[in-house]
Amino acid sequence: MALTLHHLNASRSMRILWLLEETGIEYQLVKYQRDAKTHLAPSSLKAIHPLGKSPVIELDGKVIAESGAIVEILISRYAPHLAPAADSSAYIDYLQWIHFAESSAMLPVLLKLFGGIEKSTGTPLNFLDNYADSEFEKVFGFLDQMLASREFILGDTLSGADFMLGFVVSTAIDQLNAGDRFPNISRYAQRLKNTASWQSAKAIESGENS
Ligand SMILES: N[C@@H](CCC(=O)N[C@@H](CS)C(=O)NCC(=O)O)C(=O)O
Repeated sequence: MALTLHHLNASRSMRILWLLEETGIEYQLVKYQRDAKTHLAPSSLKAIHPLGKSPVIELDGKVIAESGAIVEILISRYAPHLAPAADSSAYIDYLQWIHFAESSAMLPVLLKLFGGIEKSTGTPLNFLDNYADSEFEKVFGFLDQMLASREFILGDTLSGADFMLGFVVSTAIDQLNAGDRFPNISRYAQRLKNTASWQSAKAIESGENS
């Protein structure tokens, strides 16, 4: 097994560095420093993964982003003692907390941190607006490219990942009017909406079926 962690200082990559130290899994470390002014990652991280964010690992030649996914993969393969049995009730709690850590818990922390940066720079809302715009372009541009040659996010069959992506892509297309800029995402969102199950879910939500 060959494992490399691309680690940015003061970042979520600490989740992975800590896990690697706890488990004794062998790894190579490549360190990156945030820009002192912008606090962003150096562009060299983009050579590893198009989002240019950390953590990213290379595991036997495959590049893997998203700290929650990395934690799940490393534990299930190399440190199974750190996860409850897959058929247990504790495993359900385990998955919920892994997703909670990066979604529900991170969002308010980030919003407060960004608010603090605005106050300290004395430019209310500019930082947040600019950052939101550039992150939106970066993240959805990446997704749009990924979807250029695929019907669904994993290829030609529907998977659980599409059920997670459906809400965020349809919100971006319908409420943020991003369809012109991201045509592949737009077609993908429409493809998901065309499934019989999406249509019936929508009908249930609007009370047509009750
Ligand atoms: N959801 C991703 C978030 C990755 C992420 O946003 N990492 C931040 C550090 S905490 C980063 O690399 N920021 C630098 C930048 O965007 O330039 C994960 O959980 O790994």
